[in-house]
Amino acid sequence: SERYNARDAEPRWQRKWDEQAIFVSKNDDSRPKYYVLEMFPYPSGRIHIGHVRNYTLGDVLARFMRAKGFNVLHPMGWDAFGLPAENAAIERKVAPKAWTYDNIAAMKKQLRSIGLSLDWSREFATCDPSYYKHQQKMFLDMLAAGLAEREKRKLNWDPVDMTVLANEQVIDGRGWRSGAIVEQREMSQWVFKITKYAQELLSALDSLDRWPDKVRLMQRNWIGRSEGLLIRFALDQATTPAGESELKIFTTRPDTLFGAKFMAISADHPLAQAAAAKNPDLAEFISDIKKIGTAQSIIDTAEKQGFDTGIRAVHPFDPDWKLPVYVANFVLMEYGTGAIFGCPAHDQRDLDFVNKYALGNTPVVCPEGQDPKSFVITDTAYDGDGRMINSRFLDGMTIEQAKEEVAKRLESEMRGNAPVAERQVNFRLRDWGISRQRYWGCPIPVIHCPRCDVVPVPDDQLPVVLPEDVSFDKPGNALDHHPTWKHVTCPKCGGSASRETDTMDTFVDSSWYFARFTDPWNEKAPTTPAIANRMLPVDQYIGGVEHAILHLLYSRFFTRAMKATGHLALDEPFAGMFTQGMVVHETYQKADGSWVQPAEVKIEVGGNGRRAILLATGEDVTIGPIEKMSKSKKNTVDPDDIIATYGADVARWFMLSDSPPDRDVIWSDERVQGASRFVQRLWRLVNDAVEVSKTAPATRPGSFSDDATALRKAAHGALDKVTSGVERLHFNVCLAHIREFTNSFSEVLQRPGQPAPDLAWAIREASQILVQLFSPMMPHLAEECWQVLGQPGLVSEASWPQIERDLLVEDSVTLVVQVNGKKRGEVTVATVAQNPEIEAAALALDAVKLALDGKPVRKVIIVPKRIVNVVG
Ligand code: ANZ
Ligand code: ZN
Repeated sequence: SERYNARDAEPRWQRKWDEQAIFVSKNDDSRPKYYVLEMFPYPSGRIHIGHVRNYTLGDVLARFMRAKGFNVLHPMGWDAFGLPAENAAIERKVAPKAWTYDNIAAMKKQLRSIGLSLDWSREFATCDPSYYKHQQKMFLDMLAAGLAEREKRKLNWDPVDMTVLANEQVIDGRGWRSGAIVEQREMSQWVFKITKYAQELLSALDSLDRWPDKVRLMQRNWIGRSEGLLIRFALDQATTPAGESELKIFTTRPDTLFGAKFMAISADHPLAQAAAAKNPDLAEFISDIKKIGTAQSIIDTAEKQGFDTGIRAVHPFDPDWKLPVYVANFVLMEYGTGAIFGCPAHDQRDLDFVNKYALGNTPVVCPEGQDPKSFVITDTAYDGDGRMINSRFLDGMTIEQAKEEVAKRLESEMRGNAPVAERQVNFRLRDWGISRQRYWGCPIPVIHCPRCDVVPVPDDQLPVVLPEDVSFDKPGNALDHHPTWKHVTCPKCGGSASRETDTMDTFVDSSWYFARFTDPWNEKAPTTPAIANRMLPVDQYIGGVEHAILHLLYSRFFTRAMKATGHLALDEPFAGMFTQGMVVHETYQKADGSWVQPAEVKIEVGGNGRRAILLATGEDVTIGPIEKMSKSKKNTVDPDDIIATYGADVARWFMLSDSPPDRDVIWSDERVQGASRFVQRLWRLVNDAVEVSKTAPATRPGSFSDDATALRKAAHGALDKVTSGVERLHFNVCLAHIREFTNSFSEVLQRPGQPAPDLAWAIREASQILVQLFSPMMPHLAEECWQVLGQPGLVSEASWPQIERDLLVEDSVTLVVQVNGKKRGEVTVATVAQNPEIEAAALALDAVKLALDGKPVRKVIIVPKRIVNVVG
């Protein structure tokens, strides 16, 4: 037979799948549903290799579940709003809309060439007015339900670009693009009230048992629930500005109150403002520390700085104990009350602070087994467990007991008409600010009227469509600069008013697209609840771990908001979540430090290991570390090139083969070539099998020889392992089993002479199983082979083969070997082995001899098929 020609076969099968619309899923299908979704791409212009991995993983699962008889929903769309389109407009003078849709067309073509089993009939882009119209409607629903609000917030303002910046866009206090010093501006923002669901979003994580633990942990930390005490410290009146009498603080460690050395308040705290009004030095200090911005990472790493306000706070358990109140740069106004008491012995930040200002420290928790007299803290705070010391009535208690005791005493003590302290639960989670001063996003559908305030755009005027005749000549929001767009009459009073020119954060667009896919044809509403509730949740969602927090959390919130506003009836959008690893590659660097692409170098393997040579000049290049593929280091490979050279099946097989899907995979040309050889090998093997099994009887033989049974065992064994492997997304393991089966199968085919009829039948069966096993991974090759096998229809539509369980009976069994109840090793014996044989094998283990240490064996207890316990 000829070589398999992917270049010819792949487009041919892709056309056939399209013509027959076999991946289009119907909403009225009565089979059980299975919804597979990969995170939809941003239309940057080109598919990169990470996409190929992501979509291949999903595709294997989608094809497999279809073969298993599910009504599979596997849609694709475009996360199409965002800043790059505006940058293209500024840099290249192309309209954001044209740029975006051109990119979509180009990337769609690329995606098709990968041979994905996608239902393109449901495709949409989030920048389609027919999509964002519904998003605007949901915004208004959320506004009516109290889930969207306007809030004054301090934001990073870039005075040159005239825009709000995210914390990540502020670098050393300057705007990332303009380099201008960023100002903190108080501005009205639209927010979604995600904090209303903080506890629920946290508790429900426990039910997401098909999510990676690390993702759940990241979400838990992000939500950041803390139980603590809100304590009202009285202020020493002689030292305090008029009108102020107390300082409220939030603490999770009330047990450490007797180790307090100072109080600290945020630069934005009203008390700081009051004190600064009379103290110019303090005012200057405050304006200095505000320059570092609001990013947590900056605050955490910046050197601790403080300024003594002169105000003194009174210790709640001792009226004569006065604590200095500092303004400090590590206290955030946005958390708790914006004020703390500092206990340096048990908090590192506080310790760094007192060491700088020579305020000293007193340990109040002593680790178990340590002598309190010799327990001193110098540079490292102790935040572990222990017993209370130096703490009067708390001495000797555990931390928990002490927390409880402090809470009880302060709770029941009244000052004025309120208790001195109350228990409080705090969350780190903030409401989700969705306003962006950008053109290329979903317009927020409200009108500001000088008489009626904020007026929702009436339903029959949705969508509020983005104007296309915009100019990017001026910095700032092109929507705001548009000569006419924002000028409207107020829907309520008919007077002149203006549209909101902020657009929504693009994370809003991606917070519900999975629901829209269930019925993207509904023009009247975002979802058709009866359909959405049946097709959701997404059974398996697949994407990068970089979205572990925001996108996934926002989607979980939005699903709840859609439930509250009647668009859905479920809480959790993604029943299963899988985060795939990255595709990484070696880096190559010339002597002058410049990076070169993998395609420009040739690797030579010699006695001294691997060496890289620049193809063009023959000069040596340095092989650098393996890193995530990036444009800056030029260590990328272009999916188009790979597919043109080797075909999509090879690219897919390679992506699945070497590493577990959740780990990084190292791109290697050598291994890609290996995958390419394997494709040819499978092709030859199937053709040979057809040739050899020509004499096979049409009906299944009544009995099988040992040879035929051995082959059938190998085939069904592989089928069993691949089936359970795919279900668990252990694709690399599946591929190893397919290779192993291919080896034993080839060996049978290479035997001389014509096989007996029963073996010929087994060969035919084995070849069908083999083709189906690799069909989810290499669908084009599989279709071609399926045809050679003379099978009717498409392998993409064939049912998954039935496993004959009788053939799976293992020939051997592995038992755990214990010595006196402790595991020391394992023995593998024939299933039919008798006890004396098992005992001898166990006692022969070195680890067992070592554990017995020359002592005689008193007894050996065998639990059949499981445990051998040697009693010495
Ligand atoms: C005294 C104390 C002693 C504290 C000690 C910790 C250790 P989590 O767990 O994250 O909720 N804190 C409170 N509000 C703050 C703010 N706005 N900015 C910076 N820090 C703030 O952390 C709660 C702890 O963080 C609180 O407990 C408080 O310091 C500090 F040995 O109070 B602690
Ligand atoms: Zn009005």
